[in-house]
Amino acid sequence: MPEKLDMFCYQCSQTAGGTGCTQWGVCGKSPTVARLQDNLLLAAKGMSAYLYHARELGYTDPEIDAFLERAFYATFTNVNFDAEAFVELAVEAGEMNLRTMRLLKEAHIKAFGEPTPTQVRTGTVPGRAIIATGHGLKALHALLEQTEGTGINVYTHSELLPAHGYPGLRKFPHLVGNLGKAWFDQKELFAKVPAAILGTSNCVLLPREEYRDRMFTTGPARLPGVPHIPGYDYTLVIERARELPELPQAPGEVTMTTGYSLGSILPLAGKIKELVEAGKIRRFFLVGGCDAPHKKSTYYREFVQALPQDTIVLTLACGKFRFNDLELGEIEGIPRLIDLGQCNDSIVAVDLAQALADLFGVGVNDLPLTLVISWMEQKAVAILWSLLALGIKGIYLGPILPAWVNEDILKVLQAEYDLRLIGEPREDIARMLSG
Ligand code: SF3
Repeated sequence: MPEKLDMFCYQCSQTAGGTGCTQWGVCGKSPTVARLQDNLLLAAKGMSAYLYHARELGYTDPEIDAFLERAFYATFTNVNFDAEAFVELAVEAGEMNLRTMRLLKEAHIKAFGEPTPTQVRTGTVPGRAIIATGHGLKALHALLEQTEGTGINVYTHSELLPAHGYPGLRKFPHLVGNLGKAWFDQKELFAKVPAAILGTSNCVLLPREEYRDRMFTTGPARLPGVPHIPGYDYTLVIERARELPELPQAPGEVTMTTGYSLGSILPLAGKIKELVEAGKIRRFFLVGGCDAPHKKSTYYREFVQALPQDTIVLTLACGKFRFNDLELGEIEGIPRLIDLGQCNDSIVAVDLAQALADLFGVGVNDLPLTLVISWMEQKAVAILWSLLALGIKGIYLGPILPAWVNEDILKVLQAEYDLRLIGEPREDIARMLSG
C-alpha cells in the first residue's frame, strides 16, 4: 500500500507538531493509517451492536469479546502505525462480524422461531397504538406480551419490519402492521401518527417537539428529554398510549412480504437450479444495506425497476424500503423479490449464497450473483468487511464512497476485491449481466 507522510493529521485534525498536537509531532501517523483506524472503529461499533442484541437474549462469545478488545486497543493514537496490519485487522473484523451475526441469528431463531414468509399490512387499523422502531426483537417481544389484551395495537417501523416473519412475534394478533420506510422518515411519520413510540436501538433521531412527549427509548437508545426505560417493563409506554387518540381505519397502499429464511428457501433449491439451467432465471442480485437520505440513493429503486423479468432480487436491511413496494411478481413460483430480513440477516444471504454455490458445484464468485450494497453507517462497514473477508469480489457500493476511503485505500479495495462504485442503473445492469 502506498504510504505518504502528511503534516496534516487526519486522526486529530491538527497540524502535526502544531499548537493542538498532543503527540508533539512525533506520532507521524499517515492519513491512510488514520483512516484505516477509523474504518476499524466503525466495524467494531457495528459488530458491538449485533453482539449487544445477542447478549440480551443470553448468547455470548468470548472470542468476539477478545477481538473487540484488540480492535479498540489498536486504534490508540500511538500503538499501531502499520497500514497492512490495519487491513488485516479489518478482514479479521469482517470474519468476527460473520461470527457475531451467526450468533445473533441463532439467538433470534431460538427465541422466536425461524422466520417464514409473511404478508405485512401497511396503514392503520382502529385503536390506540404504539410504534416500535430500531432493531430490538427482545424489546418488541416484551412490548407485545405486555400489551396483550389491552386493546393497544403495535406497529413496527423500519428495521423491525422483519419481526413479522418470526412465529414467536407474529403470533400476537395485535402486531398489526408496519408504518413508514427507512429510519430517516421517522420525524415526519412520528409527528403525523398520534401513537406512543418506543426506540429500541440505533437509528433513532433527535425527536421533534410534536412527539417528544410520547416517545420513549430502551436498551442502548437515548434521547434528551425522552424517558429511558432501562429494563423491559414498558408500563410507561402503555400508559402514554392509553392517553392518546385512536388511530383511524386507513389501509396502506401496499402489502409487503418479509420473513424469507434459509429454511424457507432451501426447499426451493431444486426448482431454482432447474430454472437457472433452463435459462429462466438469468441472475440473482442482492440489493440492500443501510439506506441513507442521499440524492443518489434513488439509484436503488431505479436499478430494481430496470432489472429484466428473468432476474431475482434478494434484499435485506432498510435499503429495501427504496423498492419493496414494487410488485415484481414471480418466476414459476419463485418470488422475484425475497426479503431476508434485517441488516444482521446478511448472514442468511451469505449462507444462501454458499448453499447455491454448493448446489451448482462452483465458488460463490462464479455464481450468477451480483451484490449491490448501500452503505451508511457502522453496521454496514462491518458487513462490507464480512463480504470482503469471504473473498467476494465485484461488489457494487453506493451511494458514495465511505468517508474513510481515500485514494490509497480505494486502490487496494479495487485491486484486491474489485470493489466498484455504483454509476447509472441501466449501464450497471448491462455490465453486470454481461459479466
Ligand atoms: Fe442500517 Fe440503521 Fe438501516 Fe439495520 S443500522 S439497516 S441504517
